[in-house]
Amino acid sequence: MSGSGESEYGAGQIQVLEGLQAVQKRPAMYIGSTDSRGLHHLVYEVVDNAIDEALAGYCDEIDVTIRDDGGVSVADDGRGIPVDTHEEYDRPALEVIMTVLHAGGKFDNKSYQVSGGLHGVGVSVVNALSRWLEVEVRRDGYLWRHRFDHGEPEPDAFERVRPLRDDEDTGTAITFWPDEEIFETGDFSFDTLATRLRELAFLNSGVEITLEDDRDGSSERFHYSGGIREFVEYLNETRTPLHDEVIYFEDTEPVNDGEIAIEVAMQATDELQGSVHAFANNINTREGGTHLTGFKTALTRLVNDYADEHDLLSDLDDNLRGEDVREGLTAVVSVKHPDPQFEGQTKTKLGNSEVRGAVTSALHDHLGTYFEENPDTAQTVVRKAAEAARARKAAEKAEELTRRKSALESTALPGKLADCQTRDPSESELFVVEGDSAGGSAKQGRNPEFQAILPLGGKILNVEKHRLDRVLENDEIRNLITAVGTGIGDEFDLSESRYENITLMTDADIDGAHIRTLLLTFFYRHMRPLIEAGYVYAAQPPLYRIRSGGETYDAMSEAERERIVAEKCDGAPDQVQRFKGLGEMNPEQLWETTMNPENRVLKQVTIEDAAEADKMFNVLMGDAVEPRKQFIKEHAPEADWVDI
Ligand code: 0RA
Repeated sequence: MSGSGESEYGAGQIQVLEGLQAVQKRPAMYIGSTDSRGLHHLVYEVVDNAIDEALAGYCDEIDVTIRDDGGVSVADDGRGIPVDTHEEYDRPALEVIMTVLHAGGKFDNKSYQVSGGLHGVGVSVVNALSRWLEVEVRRDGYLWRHRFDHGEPEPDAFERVRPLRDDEDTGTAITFWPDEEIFETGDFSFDTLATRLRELAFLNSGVEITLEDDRDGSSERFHYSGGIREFVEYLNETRTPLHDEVIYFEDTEPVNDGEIAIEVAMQATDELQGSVHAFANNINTREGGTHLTGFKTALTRLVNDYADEHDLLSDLDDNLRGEDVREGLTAVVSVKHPDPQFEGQTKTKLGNSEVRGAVTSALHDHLGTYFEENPDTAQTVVRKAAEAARARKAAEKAEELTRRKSALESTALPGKLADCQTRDPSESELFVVEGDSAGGSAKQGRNPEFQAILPLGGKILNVEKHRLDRVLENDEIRNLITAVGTGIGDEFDLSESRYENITLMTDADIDGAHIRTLLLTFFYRHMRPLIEAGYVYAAQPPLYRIRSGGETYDAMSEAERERIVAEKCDGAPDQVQRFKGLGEMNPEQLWETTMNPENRVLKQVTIEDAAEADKMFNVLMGDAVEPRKQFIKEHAPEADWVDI
């Protein structure tokens, strides 16, 4: 209806402009931030609207394209945004929806509206934050188009382009170019979008979502008819499931204004870490909420009831705890609620109290039946939980023993420790050295006046497979606790520290990195104040020793070696020695390069470093498939892993 635009603003239009200006003035209020996250939010917002169409039963395909001109387009085969004239505003509904905050939802009584949830600010916000936006709608027999400049409709731009062909489906295609004056970056990440779109495809089974990247021609298609069942299979791709079939059920429970849809999928694995993912209206509720507590409570009850009825816990005097039942369990809980209440710091905690009971009763109805009908699977789940409970009890005992032992033996230092002579902690240094042979060299090379050496036996602890409580049973770790003298956990006392410099000396290879990760994780979880006090360091042994014309140079990296060879040796050094590990250095070399306070380079470990190590530990133990694959790929054993 070209020509229907009026150049004068009515009262409605002024209201519209004020709304959009508010968004432009305070974008973070609407989309969280203006960094990369916020930028990607724009895409999610439009996609969420298309998903709403899918949930209402009108859309089964969504195509997202990252264009090579900075724009993104999202096309769906839903009903199309309404184009008839909106009474109140006397403007096309399409224009109202694109320019009035929260207008979208008022047009329709959808049973579940995802838009309107967490992201749910409405497509008008995307429009307000776009330098330019174009919409094409296929609806009511025609192709319609409209364009917007910084959120404002272009005068006379609303157009009925042409009749639809017989084979043409209804739908909406929105293409937008984010305002580069608002966003810190305009760089869309294929992987970031792919992760969220994959998740949406799992959560809304049947919807086919494609992602294309015109910048390099790559593309991916997400379509999972198995829904969250396939989500669990995907999460378990890098793990070993203990039973073949993913346990799955769905149900609805009535609430005031409609019904809550509940879906649960789960599968036990042989891992130590469990991973339960909870979603509410397609939003990853990282802070949990009533759906998650309902699930956990009911699951623990059901597994215990089943175990009792079938007499499967005869050797355990207690019930299984929730943590036992969830050990190694991969689960996805997805609820859709007509009026979800999001709470918490990041608004990712579901607050609706009636959901707890709804999920609990759905679990009782369906999982109970499932267990009766699939006794093999039920027994597998119980056995895994019982094993977890036994391990937990053993670990508790070991911890108690460690505590009592270290209290008793507070004066008896470990035999492996070569202590220093001074008793002044502020002057004392403890070198925790990987490998007995390097430990031997360090003992010979040190200054015994103020330097103590604690070798860690050559046996490599497998960081991926060890719980921290198992780590506590490890003799080497116990020696470390006794040598440091502070105790651990609740009984930790910084003033008891026998050294104010504790330096981790590990090889510059994958095993060394593993040991360092483990030690840092251990310090982070059990002796954190030691790191906070700045007592913990990582030695930085050189990788190369270069000799040229009677001079000796040490290089910490490949790049430094190249620079030294070029600058100091005219490109022709007499000798370049590569230190593969600490054990390859003789005592003098170890002293000179790594231990002598005059020459050495120590990196003080910060809480962030330790938290990073802890995270790494979690990545290795945890469930996120992509990061784990990525990590394993990046840090394959042959790789030179020298960073801290
Ligand atoms: C308002 C009302 C209706 C659908 C939509 C908006 C809608 C918005 C977007 C955004 C992207 N794709 C979309 N598809 C639809 C309901 C229309 C009706 O009742 O026919």
